[in-house]
Amino acid sequence: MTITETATAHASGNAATGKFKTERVSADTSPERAAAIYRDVLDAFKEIIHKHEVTYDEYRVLKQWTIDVGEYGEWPLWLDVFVEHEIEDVNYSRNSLTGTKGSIEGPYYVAGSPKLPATCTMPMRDKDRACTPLVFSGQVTDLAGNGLAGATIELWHADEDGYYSQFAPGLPEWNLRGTVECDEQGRYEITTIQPAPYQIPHDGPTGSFIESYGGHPWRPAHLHLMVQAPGKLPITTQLYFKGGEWVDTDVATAVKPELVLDPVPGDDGKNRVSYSFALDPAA
Ligand code: MBD
Ligand code: FE
Repeated sequence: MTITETATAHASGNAATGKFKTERVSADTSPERAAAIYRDVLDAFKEIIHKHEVTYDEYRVLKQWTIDVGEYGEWPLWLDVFVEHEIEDVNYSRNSLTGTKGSIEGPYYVAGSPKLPATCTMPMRDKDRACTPLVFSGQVTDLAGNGLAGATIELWHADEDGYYSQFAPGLPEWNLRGTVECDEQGRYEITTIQPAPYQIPHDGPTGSFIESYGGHPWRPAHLHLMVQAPGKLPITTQLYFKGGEWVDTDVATAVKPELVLDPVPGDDGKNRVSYSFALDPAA
């Protein structure tokens, strides 16, 4: 790998922050609910500070670290790695939901990826084509297993070096990103490449945070997906690979047993796996 191909924490962090800022987010939280949440955040701080009798020097180190996370643009990274799994759990672990499980979105989703037909190959470079192909097929269904017309699957994942297009320099804009339009029965057959384990940017303040609690910066190899169909609750999820490194110790705590694939290597050098998505009705 040459120097110019290296994506630093600073560069990918700022890319994630820049992309997020274009979204102009809002929430219809009532002032009373917001006040209750803010008070509990302050109480949680108070409890930790008293429990550990946090010193002034430690307090100043915390100030410097929060400044660094902002300057490195790593708040989307830090929050999605250490906080988002709890948000996902609270919002999608209701007993009333029995469809395919969701998982965290992470910092690297981009809306509006190129549309692809139900049988398709993901946008990729010759360099990606040299990796092990993964043929991923299945069906988007309702809870009774009936295929759904009008289903789409947005798929995005890293290349074999762990880089996501639009968040690292030198990659084609939509590399390994696409919106698959499933057929009338919700079926799809997507050819992509077998992703590699992913090391989150660790040369910045998120990296020093991980080091200081004795953790590692790895996520298992994963595919990101957003699956939708008319009248159904859309899901954001991830799929992992059986026996893969870091599946049991994901830094982002986002692996669920139902989301682990076990592809079969074919005589033609392609890995094949079938996985279907059952969608709950829209609320
Ligand atoms: C990733 O690719 C990712 O999926 C998450 C959750 C955090 C950082 C990088
Ligand atoms: Fe990811």
